[in-house]
Amino acid sequence: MARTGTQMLLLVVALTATAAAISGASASSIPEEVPPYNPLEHDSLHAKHFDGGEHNAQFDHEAFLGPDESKKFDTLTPEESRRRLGLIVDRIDEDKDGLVTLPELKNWIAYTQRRYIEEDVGRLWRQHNPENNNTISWDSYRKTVYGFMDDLSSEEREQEENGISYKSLLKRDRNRWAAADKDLDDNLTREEFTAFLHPEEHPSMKAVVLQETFSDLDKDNDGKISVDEYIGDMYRSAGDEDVEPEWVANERESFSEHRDLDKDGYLNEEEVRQWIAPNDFDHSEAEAKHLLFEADADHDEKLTKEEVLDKYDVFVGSQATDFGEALARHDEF
Ligand SMILES: *[C@@H]1O[C@H](CO)[C@@H](O)[C@H](O)[C@H]1NC(C)=O
Ligand SMILES: *[C@@H]1O[C@H](CO)[C@@H](O)[C@H](O)[C@H]1NC(C)=O
Ligand SMILES: [Ca+2]
Repeated sequence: MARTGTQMLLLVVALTATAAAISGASASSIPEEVPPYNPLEHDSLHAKHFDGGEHNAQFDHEAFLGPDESKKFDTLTPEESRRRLGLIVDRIDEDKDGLVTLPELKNWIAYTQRRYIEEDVGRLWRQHNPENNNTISWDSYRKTVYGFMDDLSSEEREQEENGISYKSLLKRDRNRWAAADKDLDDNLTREEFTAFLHPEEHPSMKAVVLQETFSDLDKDNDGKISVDEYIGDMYRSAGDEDVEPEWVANERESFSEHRDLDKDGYLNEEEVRQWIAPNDFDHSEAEAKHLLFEADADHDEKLTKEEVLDKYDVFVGSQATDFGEALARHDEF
């Protein structure tokens, strides 16, 4: 399956959001045994979304419900999950004509996204700023999130897993902090902190997001993205397979035909920018179109409640899905 612009953007969004969430989580777990941040987990996000080239339904669930709600749905029975989805469909249907249109779906997705960002920022603001000052200073943020590094040797700080080390994470946060700090006092207001945590929503953060994505991809730090770095980001051969899956071959072709615009065999920053964030890209609209396409059984470009409920697994999760995943994972234990 070819990776679309939508999926790539979702990936970037998920990555940045998760990095922030992890930074947040680490504040309370300054550790000896438990590292506050496992660099491997960071990278496994890539793998998760594109595992074996399959589209991961969790990304759609999170876009439709928001990450918090989506986790709740994962614990419900299929019946309860469908019942609640029915109630949500009534809310999405703004003009109450019994049909969900593309604009209605798009508004809903944009709303869940805003709601999630507000909750997430609120949670991390309280955590990093318990005295509720007007701003958070870099020094205080660094201490709570990366203070544990003071006790590490420089080898430990620089030790890489999949090209990511604590040192590089600190550097990434520092750069992003500076980009979010509009008035250049090195302290972030709540608004600036929002841009720091969710840069995907802020035009002024585009350059720093591009830079982070580029250096994630550029494993050998030579300033350009080879086709293997491009593929390696989505797919790691298990080692014992001689034949690449077809979708990997398709991605190679798409690299040279659509991504490598100047045909020099590598992606430069501009080519990566074109790929991850085309100028006119609207995340909510792209996701709404995708969901509509998946559920619109009679192809009239509107969804009845029945059409949505028939495809409830596309929109929301349930215990049944989780159970299936648990079974699939069983091998590893
Ligand atoms: C809040 O203000 C106090 C007093 O100035 C300061 O010690 C503390 O570090 C500040 N907290 C943050 C998160 O910047
Ligand atoms: C930034 O925050 C620190 C710590 O709270 C404070 O001492 C300093 O005065 C602040 N700087 C500005 C320019 O507000
Ligand atoms: Ca500031």
